[in-house]
Amino acid sequence: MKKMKTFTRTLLYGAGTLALLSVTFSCMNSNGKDGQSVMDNVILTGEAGFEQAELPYAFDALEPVIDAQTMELHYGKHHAGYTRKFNAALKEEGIATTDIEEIFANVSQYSANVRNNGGGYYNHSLFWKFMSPDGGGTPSGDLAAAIERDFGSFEEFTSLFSAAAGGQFGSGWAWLIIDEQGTLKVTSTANQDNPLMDVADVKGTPLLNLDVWEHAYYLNYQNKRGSYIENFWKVVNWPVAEKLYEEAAG
Ligand code: MN3
Repeated sequence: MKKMKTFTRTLLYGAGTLALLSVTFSCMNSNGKDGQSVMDNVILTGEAGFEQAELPYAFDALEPVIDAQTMELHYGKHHAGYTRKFNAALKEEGIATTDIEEIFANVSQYSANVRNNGGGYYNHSLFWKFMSPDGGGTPSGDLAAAIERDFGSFEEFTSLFSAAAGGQFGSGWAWLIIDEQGTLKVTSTANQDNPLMDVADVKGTPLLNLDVWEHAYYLNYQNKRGSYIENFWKVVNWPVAEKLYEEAAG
């Protein structure tokens, strides 16, 4: 039904170009097996510019790991705000491209508004997909093999990632990325920066991220960021990370 609503909205907004319609149609039947990349269902563009994809689960679906009120505020206020301000900044600065990776690759040339809100839009769009009520466990396939190859073991990887998330001073994100050489790395970024940005210390394609801004956990966990990070592993949607790895590794 939700997909149908999206489709109807596309029609209602009329002027829906053929391209827009085809994107909507692909979303309707995409299980990631019809040639659509994961990102085609994550970063959406329309009449108003970049759009928030629908949350792939209900606000309370990740409880008790993420409480419903946090999800509702995080998606409905924080992420929506970044999205709105990102579009406004692009318009104001006359940036016409809808290639968000290209924007990030040149982000040092743009304003703080583009950097902060563009990162906020993109990082959260990915973050929702990296979690699932059916999540948790361990990755499989090529990603599992690459994690063992580059970190020694899955446990070693989660320990590094948790340390990056816990050690990020102030607001920011922890990341699992694949770099240009095909090596997996764990890194963290401040504020709404991400590893696609030309300003990032460690660059690469995101395979997993974790929001460690206080707005992501404070209502439920207060100052206990460590508990939030520990619980995150129970909801990680590994199939999405696996698909991103396959796409990036070729
Ligand atoms: Mn956030």
